[in-house]
Amino acid sequence: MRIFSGIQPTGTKHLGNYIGAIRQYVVGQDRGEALYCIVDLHAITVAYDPAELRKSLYDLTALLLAAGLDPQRCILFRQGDVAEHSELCWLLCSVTELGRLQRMHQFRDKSVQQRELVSAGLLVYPVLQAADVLAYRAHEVPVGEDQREHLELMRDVARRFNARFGDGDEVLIVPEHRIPEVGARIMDLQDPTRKMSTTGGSEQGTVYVLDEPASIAKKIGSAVTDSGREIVRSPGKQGVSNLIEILAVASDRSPEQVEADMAQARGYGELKKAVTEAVVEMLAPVSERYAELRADEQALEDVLASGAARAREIAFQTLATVRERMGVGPARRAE
Ligand code: AQP
Repeated sequence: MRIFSGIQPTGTKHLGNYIGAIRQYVVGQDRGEALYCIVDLHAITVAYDPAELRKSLYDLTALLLAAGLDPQRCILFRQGDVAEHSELCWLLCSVTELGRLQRMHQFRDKSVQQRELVSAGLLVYPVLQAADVLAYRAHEVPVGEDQREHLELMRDVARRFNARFGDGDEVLIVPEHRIPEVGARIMDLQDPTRKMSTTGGSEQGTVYVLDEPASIAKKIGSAVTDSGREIVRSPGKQGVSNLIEILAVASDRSPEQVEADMAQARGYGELKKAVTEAVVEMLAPVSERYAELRADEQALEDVLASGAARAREIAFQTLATVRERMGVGPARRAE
């Protein structure tokens, strides 16, 4: 089984990214052939600073390695190093419906945030994301809940390509998404009706993977809850439900177990203390390893370059078939 996921190059990954995606990446290394891509070409679809992009890319590479990605057990690479992603994106544009792209939630949300320019890249973003995955004929895509709509589009693009050009073959594999059962949507601690987010959230409501323990304690300690005392998940108790889910993941228990263990607690203060301790314990080793890994940029570059070489070998094959089926370039001679 082949697993693929992409992640944006920001060094400031938050608890939602860590629980919804990065932890799944680490586990994926033992479940199949895993490819993880740092998507710099996605990052340029909104206003950005080129020098900052390059720096953030190394920040994230170091963070992913610190979190447990092992270049011996997965292929970790930079999207911009493998030209097949851009080429396949363009080719897939011909089987992608424009109206669907215009209706995507992320496009609508992010386009209102742009002050100077809503770029065509922002609109085409989900096609590039489809190309990222389909180029590797991946079977599974570990992501958080917010990516469900993009995954559906990707699956439809693959199906339409196969129907139009496959001639009975599954040239592009229709991938499945793997969304974690617990922690698929970690909410902002200050506004638990919104997901924890890099661009849309509040600073105080967002715990970053590299936050100091004192800062983590402060943010979790001031998380918005409600006026009750019961530590149970329910639709009217979004703040408490969010803390229970975080504690469940961070302490390797089910949410039901956390509720049972917390049944005798004297109020939300005790819950917050338990969440803080578990989150600090989960993230502290990542911070420690990060400092060491981030110091050696050449070593990070070497990991990315060798990952790109391995990724290119796979994507090249898919592109050769796609081009051939679409009638682009000369026909391949029979072997
Ligand atoms: N709140 C969240 N809970 C669980 N999973 C989440 N993810 C994002 N937010 C949550 C998952 O993290 C992965 C990384 O995605 P990305 O780096 O490409 O960034 P993103 O999806 O754009 O999410 P961000 O970091 O919060 O940025 P904003 O909101 O500013 O766009 C993805 O698998 C995502 O599902």
